[in-house]
Amino acid sequence: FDERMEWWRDAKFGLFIHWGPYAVPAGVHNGERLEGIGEWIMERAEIPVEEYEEYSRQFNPTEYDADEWVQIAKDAGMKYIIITSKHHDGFALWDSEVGNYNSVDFAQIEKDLLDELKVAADKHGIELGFYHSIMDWHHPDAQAPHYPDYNTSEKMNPNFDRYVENYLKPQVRELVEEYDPAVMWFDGEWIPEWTHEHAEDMYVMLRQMDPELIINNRVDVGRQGMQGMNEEGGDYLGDFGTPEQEILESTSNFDWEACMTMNDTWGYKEHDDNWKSSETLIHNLVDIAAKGGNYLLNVGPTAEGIIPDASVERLADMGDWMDINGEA
Ligand code: FUL
Repeated sequence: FDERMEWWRDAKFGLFIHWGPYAVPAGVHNGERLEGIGEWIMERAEIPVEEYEEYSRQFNPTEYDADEWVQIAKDAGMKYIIITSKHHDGFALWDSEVGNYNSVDFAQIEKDLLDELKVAADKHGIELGFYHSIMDWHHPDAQAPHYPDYNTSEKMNPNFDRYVENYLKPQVRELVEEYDPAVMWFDGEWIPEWTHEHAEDMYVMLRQMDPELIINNRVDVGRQGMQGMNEEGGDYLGDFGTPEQEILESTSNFDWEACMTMNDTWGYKEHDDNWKSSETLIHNLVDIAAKGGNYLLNVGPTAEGIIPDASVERLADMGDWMDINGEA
């Protein structure tokens, strides 16, 4: 375990990228500005599947330059990147063989977005991992029957196991086989359908496929709030805890990574200008590193594939600081 975690513990600082069709409405649906996080717009604005699919069809990242993204991360002093292979909206960011709700078959994007990122990351010596949502608002076997009130009801989708076997697991296997990720970062595990047995099955499958792969705690159920750990412990799976928008106190009994936004959204929203200062971000980095954690700092690129200027500027400031003050 310690050997597997070595590069990750040394890394300290990584880039989180939330990117998908939600960047098309960018926080505005039918002329209405959405409160809250942009990648949840499908749920928050109660957008029916067919209507949301229109956004997915429009997703066309003509300005995407994977090399530039990796360079931005590298210049900031980051050692790894975690990108959304699939968020809760169910849209796959690669040419998946399983189903057609993906960048190539559905959105007709010719480039292999994840492959370009993988190539660029390898070139620059940056590790690449995937955020992958267990919850899926698009797949008929995963959507809860209370649609569109996805998240609040106790009702469960009776075909969920079929989704796990025929869709979720095959997609995750594809990702591991095709892109050899360093980390699998699961999320959306809180739906009532997902059980500890599902988690164990997924964890064991991945561990067999790649003994080096690092897997976050959200693969398992029972996470305590945003803290990202199950305080009861037990046979809770996962290699590291994932406190969200929160810095833990020093711990010696588990690894953790604080994921945080620079403004108030993960996915791009055109009207969110509530940026934290570079000073605050640098302070967070030092604080987290001192407490033994990693800092996974988020950007939400536009639908065209541009990382917002405000984010790029802040990352550059962090890189300048790192150049002067050494590695955190
Ligand atoms: C949460 C998700 O629901 C958010 O959309 C975001 O991806 C964050 C990192 O994890 O649980």
